[in-house]
Amino acid sequence: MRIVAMHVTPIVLGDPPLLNAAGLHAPWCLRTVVELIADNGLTGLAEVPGSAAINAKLDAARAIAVGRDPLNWHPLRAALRAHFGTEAAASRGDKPWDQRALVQVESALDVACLDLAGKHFGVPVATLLGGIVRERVPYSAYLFYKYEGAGGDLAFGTNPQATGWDAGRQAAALDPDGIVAQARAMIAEFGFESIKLKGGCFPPDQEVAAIKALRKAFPGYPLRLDPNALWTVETSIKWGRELEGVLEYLEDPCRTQAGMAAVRQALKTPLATNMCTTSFDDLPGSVRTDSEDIILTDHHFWGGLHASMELAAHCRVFGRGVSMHSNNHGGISLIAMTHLGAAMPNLTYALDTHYPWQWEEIIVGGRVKFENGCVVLPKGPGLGVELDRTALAKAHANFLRAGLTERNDEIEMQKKIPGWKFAQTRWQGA
Ligand code: GKR
Ligand code: MG
Repeated sequence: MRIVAMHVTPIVLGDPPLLNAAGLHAPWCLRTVVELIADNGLTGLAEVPGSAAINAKLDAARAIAVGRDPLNWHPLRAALRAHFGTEAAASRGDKPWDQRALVQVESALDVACLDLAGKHFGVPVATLLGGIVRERVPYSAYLFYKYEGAGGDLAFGTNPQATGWDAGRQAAALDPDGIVAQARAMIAEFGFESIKLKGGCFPPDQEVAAIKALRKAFPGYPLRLDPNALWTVETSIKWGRELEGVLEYLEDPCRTQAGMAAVRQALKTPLATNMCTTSFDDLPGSVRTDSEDIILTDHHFWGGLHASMELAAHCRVFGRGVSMHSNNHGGISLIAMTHLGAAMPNLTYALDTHYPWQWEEIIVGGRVKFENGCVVLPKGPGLGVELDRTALAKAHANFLRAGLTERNDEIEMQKKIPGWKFAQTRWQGA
């Protein structure tokens, strides 16, 4: 099998006004769909966050991918690295999401090659990753503080006819009651059995109060809080102690492996990260400093599904748990995450997903269904999804209309709060 063409299609999907440590989500989130066409007529799919800079690199990767055998990932990855060079771990940046580019290029090509390989051999991608250890992959309810509004074409307006989770997704959630109401609406719709709250938006006492309200409303549910590294070490220890015995894990309370290691020494609650240990270059430091208990993989940022399996092996050897990070995404990413969740023996936590926050879809059959909080591994070969060309064309037209070139939550926040500035650390002394 040979790759004969590679298509790169930037799209946007509607996104409500969700708050985070870096500001506010725009009414649209950027995604890029990659298609590899093989000489036997098969198509391999992938989806990555994308941006103008990343899409330019994907375009440059075309000349390297075309002509190659998609069954031989390691030589293709080596050719990509020879062309693009290496990418420093530090280029991840200080925002909640990863700003590296090469990891996304590798991820897109790895996933699309695996989709081609699965279709070629007539087996699911999870089989190619080592075999299916679970057919039903559990996800967590990912709660956000948010302003009222729907996003997408409605910008920050709402649709007054909305009911159920559509209404829940539009409602404001700015205090513990709002967060509990959001959790109830999301869980009623999707059946999730564990809960994560995106923090770093309000002073720690308010976010801790929201977690305590969730604990009361959902006894027995594993709970996670993620302040996206905005707390100091002292603040993390103080509020971590307050939540001792309440959280399944505390995610990135503060910055750097040294900071996390200091917090970890002081708390019994496990610490998880997608900000301090985020690349293979970071792993020696993680082992040396004992900076976290759980590493959050994300195939978009670890360089693909194969690379995430490599991370899982490291975690097994060095006694780390594995959970999964997410940014906004559509169904191709959700299904790729599900194959990883189905194949990774030590991915024992419910996976994060932003999927409930979107309502559009670009795959045949429309929105992926959740059963009791789980996505059931698709039966078809490869990823088991196909593109809905009409929906893809609409999402691409929306991309052209939206005029976004990169994610910038600070600029969106400034539209609400003039002069608002991102800070690496907040609430010192709180
Ligand atoms: O989408 O606002 C968001 C999140 O804050 C996201 O950017 C983070 O990368 O979900 C993420 C996390 O777990 O840190
Ligand atoms: Mg996180």
